[in-house]
Amino acid sequence: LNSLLSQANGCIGRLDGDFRIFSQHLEELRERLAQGRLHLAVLGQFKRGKSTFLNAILGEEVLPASVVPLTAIPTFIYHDRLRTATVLYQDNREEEFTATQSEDLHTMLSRFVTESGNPNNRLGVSYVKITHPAAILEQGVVLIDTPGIGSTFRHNTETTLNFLPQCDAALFIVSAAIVTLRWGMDWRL
Ligand SMILES: Nc1nc2c(ncn2[C@@H]2O[C@H](COP(=O)(O)OP(=O)(O)O)[C@@H](O)[C@H]2O)c(=O)[nH]1
Ligand SMILES: [Mg+2]
Repeated sequence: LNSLLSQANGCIGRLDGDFRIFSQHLEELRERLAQGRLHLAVLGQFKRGKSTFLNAILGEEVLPASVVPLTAIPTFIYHDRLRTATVLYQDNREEEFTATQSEDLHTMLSRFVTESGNPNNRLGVSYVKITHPAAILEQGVVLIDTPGIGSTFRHNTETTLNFLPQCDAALFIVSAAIVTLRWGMDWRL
């Protein structure tokens, strides 16, 4: 796979036109392969319970969740013994925090990834990387909490769509009410 990815990148380099973005995506894919990382994104509409679901599988209230659309910035969750948060800004600055408890991590995240803490992303955050000791992350799975699509905040939809090429797999969270409605309609048909 590694050599196939290198070959593909070589082919892209020989094409006419500007295909740098594809070359960059292939390079990122090669890096993930080398490090044994799998990016698993949780996708779906806003307020469907994506952050709540991730908290449940982490076993702690780490990610901010609320009745109002809350997640505005993607959060990448890596494995580590310590709970840390690194904020990556659009101008390439980085800011690192170390938490002692999950509540600290939650408070830190609320300041940067929520619509209330960081309205319209005025802080210019690109994404946030956190580390957590949950067993589910031990084998190299990187969980990604996304803002979701379809909220009144159009920039949240754009943020979610823009980083899709960085995902290797996705879990879609849908409302049980919608599934029931669809099944009901199919039944009548
Ligand atoms: N009834 C019900 N409410 C849920 C469930 N999961 C999440 N919620 C609530 O739905 C709201 C939105 O959840 P959140 O995780 O922030 O959604 P997100 O925008 O998709 O990340 C919060 O008030 C949660 O408490 C669920 O399985 N059942
Ligand atoms: Mg959320």
